[in-house]
Amino acid sequence: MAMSDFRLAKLLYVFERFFDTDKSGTIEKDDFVLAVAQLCKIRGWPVGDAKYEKASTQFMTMWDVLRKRCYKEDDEKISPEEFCQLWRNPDKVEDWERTYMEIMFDLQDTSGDNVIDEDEFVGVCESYGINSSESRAAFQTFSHRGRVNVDKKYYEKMWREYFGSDNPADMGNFMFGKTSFGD
Ligand SMILES: [Ca+2]
Ligand SMILES: [Ca+2]
Repeated sequence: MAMSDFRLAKLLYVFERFFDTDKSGTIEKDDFVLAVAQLCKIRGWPVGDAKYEKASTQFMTMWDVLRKRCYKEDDEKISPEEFCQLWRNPDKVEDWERTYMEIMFDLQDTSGDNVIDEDEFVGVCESYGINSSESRAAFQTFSHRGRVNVDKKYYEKMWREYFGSDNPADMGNFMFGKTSFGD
């Protein structure tokens, strides 16, 4: 069954915003190197700081699990088409995806209390170049104005909705800081 335009729009948004950090049109290792630098700048972690090193290790793990899943002999680049192919089966969270999801959660939960709060979320979105008023609005929506704790369980539920659901009303659609996928 062909993927809906709505799901495709969500996948391409994540591809462009969260994976192809240097906007080269493909995902490669440099995107992850740049993402570390951008995140640590926002957090105020200098190069050489333990937190910088930890983030760097986490991003390189993300790259590694992704490239092992996608890598073809010809290059070390992942095209938008290859990326979208990864999400054909929305019912199953694959191993590489779980690794990615857990690291993304940890990166956002800077305080380490196992809940992502609004400022933690907005900070990570900002490092990926997302306007903070939009990411704040997204957080307000998926946290039901702060009434729902964004813990790992809720994060995984939203993750499944983001990558697998065709329902525009699902809260998971907002988890990457975007509030609308219409046109
Ligand atoms: Ca790139
Ligand atoms: Ca937290």
